[in-house]
Amino acid sequence: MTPMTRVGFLLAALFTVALTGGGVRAQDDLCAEAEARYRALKGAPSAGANPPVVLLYNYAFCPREVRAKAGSVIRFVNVDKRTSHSVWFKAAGKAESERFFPGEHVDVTLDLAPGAHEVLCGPHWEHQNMRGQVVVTP
Ligand SMILES: [Cu+2]
Repeated sequence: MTPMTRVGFLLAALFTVALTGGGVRAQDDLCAEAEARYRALKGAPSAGANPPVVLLYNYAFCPREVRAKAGSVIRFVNVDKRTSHSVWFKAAGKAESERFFPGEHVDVTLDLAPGAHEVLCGPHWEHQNMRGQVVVTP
């Protein structure tokens, strides 16, 4: 292999990583799939659900960011095929939730100070970067 060919392969590899590295479009596609799975499970869209719903799917929170009032409840629903997840406001000093399985959910009361709070999935935040954000409003 000539040096130029090697550079070409390297560039192609880098380009492939850039294209598949979890950009905004990939997140949108993922969340569209998650929504389709929610509808299949519940027979209704997640939008307008009460309590408001965040989907956990393929190592992502959908939507990635949600806003809700302090003291209100958010329902985190696992719409995955076989992976269990948890919900953990680690930086806020909260305990991690139980792990919950496909079709199951966890309701979290937002007893958090107003502001942005990162929410992690316990088993997947370190290696799969499964993180979301909840903006608590007064
Ligand atoms: Cu997870």
